[in-house]
Amino acid sequence: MNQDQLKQLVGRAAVDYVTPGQIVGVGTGSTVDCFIDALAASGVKVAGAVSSSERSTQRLLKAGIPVLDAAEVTGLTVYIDGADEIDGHGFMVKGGGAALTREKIVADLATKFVCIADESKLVPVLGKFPLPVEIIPMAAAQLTRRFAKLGGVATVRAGVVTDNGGHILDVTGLSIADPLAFEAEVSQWPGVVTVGVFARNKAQVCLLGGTGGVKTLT
Ligand code: ABF
Repeated sequence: MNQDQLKQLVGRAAVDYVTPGQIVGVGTGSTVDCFIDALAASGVKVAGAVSSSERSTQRLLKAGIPVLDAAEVTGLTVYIDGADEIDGHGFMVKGGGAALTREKIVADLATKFVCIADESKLVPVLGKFPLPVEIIPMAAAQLTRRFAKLGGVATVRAGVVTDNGGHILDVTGLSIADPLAFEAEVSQWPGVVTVGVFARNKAQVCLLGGTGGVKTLT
């Protein structure tokens, strides 16, 4: 199976975590697109979805799934989202799709975070994928210097303004041995809106698509 087929496999598997009649939290990316399509085709009727990006909102509406604002719910039972990297503890690097801020907001509402990914995303240590960080544009230079002190090389992602009007730094050269401590530290740097390490709120379940089918890591 190729990567697209694996994404479809885990997108379908994620539908089993959706309770009919409830509101589901929906992430962003091509794997989540597969989940949205599978949910629409499954016949499982949800009351609606809270979306983490304009991209997912458009796809949900096209599939006939009502989209609610985060402010309209007091909690969600499940949040389904992809990742750029995930390690054996459920810690993730996310933000390749530039939606990390709203992803963290919607994930915060959910009781259970279900990560869907193909096996290429499973890594022993986070950091090989360039770490996305949403920033306030004026802070780009000083944040670049801060990352340099950690051995990281930060580059402003060309031509990208997030749904929130922010810019994205992509940071290469990092090896994130302690994701919890790293996320706590970088999140407090002035100018950082969201760092793309999801550790404090990690995935409780990971559906990993591979040649042997879907592996469920908890
Ligand atoms: C999203 O999933 C992003 O945080 C992450 O970058 C993306 C992975 O994209 P894809 O499923 O297209 O590989 O939640």
